Amino acid sequence: MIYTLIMAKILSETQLQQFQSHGFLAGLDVFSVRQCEEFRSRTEEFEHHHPDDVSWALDIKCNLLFDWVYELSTFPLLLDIISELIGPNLLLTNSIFRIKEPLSSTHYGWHQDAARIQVNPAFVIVYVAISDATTENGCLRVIPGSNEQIEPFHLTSYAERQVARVSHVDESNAIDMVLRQGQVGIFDCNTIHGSSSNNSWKRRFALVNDYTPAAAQQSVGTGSGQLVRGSYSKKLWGKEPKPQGSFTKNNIIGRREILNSYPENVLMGPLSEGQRPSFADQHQS
Ligand SMILES: O=C(O)CCC(=O)C(=O)O
Repeated sequence: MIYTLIMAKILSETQLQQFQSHGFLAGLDVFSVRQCEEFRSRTEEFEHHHPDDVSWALDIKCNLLFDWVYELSTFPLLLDIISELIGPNLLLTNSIFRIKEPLSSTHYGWHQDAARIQVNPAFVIVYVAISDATTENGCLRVIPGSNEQIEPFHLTSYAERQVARVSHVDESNAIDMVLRQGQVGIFDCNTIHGSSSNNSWKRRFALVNDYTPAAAQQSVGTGSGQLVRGSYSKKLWGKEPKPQGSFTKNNIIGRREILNSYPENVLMGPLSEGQRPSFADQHQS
């Protein structure tokens, strides 16, 4: 006898269509307040004990350093939702903290994450609201429907790397992705997004993750990712390990090896001829 497993869908047809046509979905309830508070305490404990490492360790591919980041990022309900958007074979290709201190001027200019290295089919970016994200504290802003094409951009320096910023944006229909603590906002990697400074007295606290279909291909170089659902496709992506423990020497070395072996990814951008991979890592000799 053949059994057919009928999985209950989480996203409605309307939500799926909205994602297709507008390039984003907001206000999805995924995490509990308790999960967020625990995550935040672990981060603050790390910040307290490792003040000199915060700038690089909470940056690109921190999912290779901390088992608790990996755990939150692979929460089954979240992966179920992402599978409905981009299919069953999922790579976690990046996790990064996006914390804006109270009254800080930290802001992100309008950009498309896959401007310099295109990824096909597109990956999705998930903003996890560890704290509420409000207009006052500089929530993410998106331009609906902007995921159709890559817009002309220029490069600027940010966190010891070059990032692309869209040269001209019509902000008149920008949407504020206001989220309650524990909600997530998901957007296509080509959706133009950015955010303003934090004008509140509280920290704006987020984890931002990239999930890539395992069958996707980069237009330049070879990326790498952790397989979090399904199976890898051929040899399109380098295999990243699951972190064991929190900020262990092995995890630090493992992340460094991955960034050295697969330096060309959407966050670091393409290497120019003769350029050696470089990334912030205090433990590099
Ligand atoms: O955290 C934000 O407000 C924006 C982050 C962002 O745009 C990014 O990480 O690419």
